[in-house]
Order: sequence, then structure tokens, then C-alpha cells
Amino acid sequence: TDCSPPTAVANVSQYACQRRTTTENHNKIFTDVMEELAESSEFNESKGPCLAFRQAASVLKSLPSAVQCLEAIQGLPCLGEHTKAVMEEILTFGRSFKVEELRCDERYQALKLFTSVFGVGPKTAEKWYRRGLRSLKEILTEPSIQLNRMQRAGFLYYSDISKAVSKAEAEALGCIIEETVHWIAPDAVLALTGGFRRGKEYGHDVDFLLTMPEMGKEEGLLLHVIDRLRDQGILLYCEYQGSTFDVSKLPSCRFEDMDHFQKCFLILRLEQGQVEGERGQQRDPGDSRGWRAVRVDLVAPPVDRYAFALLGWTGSRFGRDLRAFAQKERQMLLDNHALYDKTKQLFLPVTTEEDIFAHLGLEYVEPWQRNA
Ligand code: DCP
Ligand code: MG
Repeated sequence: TDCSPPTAVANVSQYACQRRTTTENHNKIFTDVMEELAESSEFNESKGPCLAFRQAASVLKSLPSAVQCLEAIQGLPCLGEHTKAVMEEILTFGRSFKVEELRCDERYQALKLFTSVFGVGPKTAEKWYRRGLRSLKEILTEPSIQLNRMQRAGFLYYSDISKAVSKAEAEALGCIIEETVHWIAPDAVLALTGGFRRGKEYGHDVDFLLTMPEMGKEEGLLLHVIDRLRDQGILLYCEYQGSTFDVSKLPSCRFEDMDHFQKCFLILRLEQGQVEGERGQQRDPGDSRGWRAVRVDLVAPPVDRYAFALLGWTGSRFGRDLRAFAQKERQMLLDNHALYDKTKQLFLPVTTEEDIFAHLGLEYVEPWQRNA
């Protein structure tokens, strides 16, 4: 094996927004482990180690080939001693004992299981674990546990929504949403975002952005869409959040995970016959229902915020690092709503994603290169 550090590796940026990361991951044996360790740190509320493992995984995903030896990662950013030790284990033994130990850990297993339910976050999972609960069945049969509406839907459709959504299924949903939206507003603009916009073959949900060419016309649009989906009999669950977007409150000085646009978190019923390649075909001999439940997110920003929302919702670490880059390297604040130049004390004019990259002095990166 060639252990000389490839020249391309010599100048990898610490920021994902200065790297190009396709869905082709040559270092999956390392990144899967890093992501499990990050998740475990998250359960333990160890923010530092969690971020460190996620950043390390992200750097490894951007490499053009598989890492064969420790020498090959010399000079790469974001790879700490901890990460290197894990990589050394994998390179030497083909496996990580540290992560194998973790996979056997009762607490990790339970928290991973509980957080796999739609509507259950680390806090709730921890609460259930502390009460001695270990399985989903125990949660459902424990009389003192009060599930909220979202969690009830999460349990009801658990087997469907814990199954990956394929690109063909995402496209089929795209057609359904498009037809629904255009029936209500023929000039509405609909875009597939999230992992599928980045070219992923599978996802945990399907994310769409929706807007109107005329400012203000997007108000109430989502509620109409929801009504229409319900009329069609395909709305299994809906959690609607109205807009809390207020131009006068910009810029937000902290990194906000949630944006203020009107949005809804849905579970939709997708007929097997509507999915390309599955027409007249039985997916699973044991499953004769002919449909599955799918998680869908719809977000409807006003058109003048569309580029920011699109960039944010296309997501991955790429988006997070863009914000960090803007703040640390450019003294600018970027979120899903706006880009503010702190030095010039003004909001920068933006209509496209390209404009945002240009303002930040970054080369444009295509969505399919943002799988950081
Ligand atoms: N996002 C955001 N603001 C929110 C919620 C999400 O900017 N309020 C971003 C972060 C995510 C992206 O939107 O990267 C889409 O979220 P998902 O959780 O659906 O992630 P992906 O689509 O990237 O992956 P998956 O295949 O798991 O759906
Ligand atoms: Mg998604």
C-alpha cells in the first residue's frame, strides 16, 4: 500500500463548506464508527467530543480514496488523538473494540432505540431509561407513560417510518405534492431539498421547500396544502407550525437550529403503485397492504428568503460549517433567513444560493457535493 500522503490531502480545509463531498464515501468503515461515537457522546451530553467525532467523520468523507495507514492522514484538520486512536484500531484489527463495547452497552442500546421513534429526543429517551424501561413494548405497556400526539404517531407507524425512504419513493411523493400544490396555486414554486437534493439514494424523510413568486402570497398556503392532502385521504399525521418570522428581529446573533418559517411535519400514505419500478409489484410477500407511511417535511418561506431556506434545508454539516465560516472568517452572520455583514452593518442582497457563496468569498459548491 502507498502510504505517502496524497498531495490533495495536504490542503483540506477545516470547514466543510470549503470541501467537496459527494455521496461516494471511501472511508465508511471509519465514518460509521465516528458517527456512533458522536451519537453516544450526544447521549452523554458531551458536546465537545460529539462535535469532534462528527467533524472528523466529515473530513474523512471528503477524501478521494480510502485511508490505508495513519501516515496518510497526517496534516488533515479535525482529527484529534481520540479519533486517530480509533482509526489505528480499525487499521490494525479491522474493527474498533471501543465501538463494539459501546454497541453492547445497555444504556446506549436503549437510548438509540427510543430516539429512533419519531417525536422522541434524547431527553425523553433518558427519562424512560432512568425509569428502568428498555424496550418499545415496555414503553407502550407502562401505564404511567403519557405519550404526546407526535410520539403516538411515531409508535403507530414505527415499522414504516424507521425504514429508509428510496429516491423513487421521494420522487413519487414529489409528484403528489406538486400536483396538490399546483391545484391550489398554479404559480407556486416547489423544490426537493434535504438529503435527496444532495443526491442521496435513501433518506429518513423527504424535505420540500415551497414558496410563491409574489411576496406574502405564501401565507396560508401550507394550511391549504394540508387540507387538500387530508381530502385525498393520504394525510396520516400533521404537526403544523405557523410562521414566527419577523424581519425586525434579524439578525439572530446565535446559531439557530430551527428557523421561523411556516412548516409542517407530516406522515403521508404512499401507494406502492405510485412508485416507479414498483408498479404491480409486491415489495414484501408478508406485506400485502400495498402502501407505506413516509415522513415528509414542508417548509414555506417568503420568496425573498428562499435562497437562505434552500441552502439551510439542503443541510448536512456543510450548512453548519457555512455558518461557522461566515462568523469566524468573515464576521458575518448567516442563518436560514439572512446574511448580515457585521463590519459594514448591513444585510447583503441575495436571490440565489450562488449569491450567498459569492458574498462569503467561497467557490460555489453544488448540492451533490455537500454531503459533508
Ligand atoms: N434543517 C434546517 N432547519 C431546520 C431543520 C432542518 O436547516 N429547522 C436542515 C438540516 C438538515 C436538513 O435541513 O440537514 C434536512 O434535515 P433532515 O433531518 O431531513 O436531514 P437530511 O435530509 O440531510 O438527511 P435524511 O436522509 O436523514 O433525511
Ligand atoms: Mg431529510
